[in-house]
Amino acid sequence: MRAWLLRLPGHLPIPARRALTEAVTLARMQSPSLNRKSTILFDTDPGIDDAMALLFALRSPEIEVAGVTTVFGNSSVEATTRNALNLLDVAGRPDIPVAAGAGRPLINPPIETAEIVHGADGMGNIGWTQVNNPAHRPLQIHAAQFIVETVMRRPGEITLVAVGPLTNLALALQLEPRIAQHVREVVIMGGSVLAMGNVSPLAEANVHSDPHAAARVFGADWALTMAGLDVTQAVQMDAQYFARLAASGDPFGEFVARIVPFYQDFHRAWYGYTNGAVDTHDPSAIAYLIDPTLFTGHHWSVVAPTDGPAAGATIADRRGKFYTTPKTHCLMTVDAARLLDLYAERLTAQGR
Ligand SMILES: [Ca+2]
Repeated sequence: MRAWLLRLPGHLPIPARRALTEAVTLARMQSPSLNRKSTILFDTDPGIDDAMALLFALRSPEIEVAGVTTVFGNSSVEATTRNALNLLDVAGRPDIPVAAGAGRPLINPPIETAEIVHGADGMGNIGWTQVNNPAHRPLQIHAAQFIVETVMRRPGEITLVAVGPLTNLALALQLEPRIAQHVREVVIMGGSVLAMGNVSPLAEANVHSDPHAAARVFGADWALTMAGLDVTQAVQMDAQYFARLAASGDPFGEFVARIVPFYQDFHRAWYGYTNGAVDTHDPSAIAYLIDPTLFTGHHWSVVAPTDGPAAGATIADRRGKFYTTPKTHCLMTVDAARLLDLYAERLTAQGR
């Protein structure tokens, strides 16, 4: 009996990432205020909630945005890159470099982008058809190369925050596998442990948009935290909340209130939400970096199937007995009231 038990995967030597991820999580949970600032590369497909997340990060002293990398997803990569450039102009931060990345999944055919959720311009139909400041251009290197160069130049310092399909991260791992040892941590918005999927019965949109990329990201030996549907759908901003942002006189709060009506309409039509409520997807990844005590989570091995009815799902080994792949810190509960207070505080801080 004993010998049999010892052969169970749960009794195998602890994989390196388990120790790494758990140490990073423990340090964050025990002393979030002592954490040095997170320097992030923000990998994104803006996207209304991407914009909400980026403005949140730019307004938070706990976070330095060292660069923005773009990917297909909510719109084409051309549109998400344009939107990233325009968002940084809106935020008064054209100094932050932008690198355009993948325009399609690693292996699957190009996906149908999500204009139904985010509008024809990806920004709630506010009419963004071109880069507002023509002098503001993306870097001349691919996002994956930019990720590799930034991480390798600053070992142990960079946190990758990915809130779109995971293609750029997978390409970066392919270009330079050592980034796994040299990033500080990786935080993604994507996946789900117990919550229902939002683009299939099981799958969340970002993971589903490139499941092969997700499989590589979950399989890499790095400190990975997943803010998935379990927490992002547990926090909702509603009409009253957005009215408060709109009335704040803060340009960031006002901008969010301007782009969100299309997103509210989608949530009403698709999920039957009332009161103009929307889920808090991408901002949750930023909230975790600002204050990890908003969340509780568990360290589980996660597998992302790439085909069949479960394609794009994230299967967490909650018994800890079946998979021996590196563990992911899966966020499972969230203090919604505190997160909403934090977001509103940051987005209205410079009101008139
Ligand atoms: Ca996104």
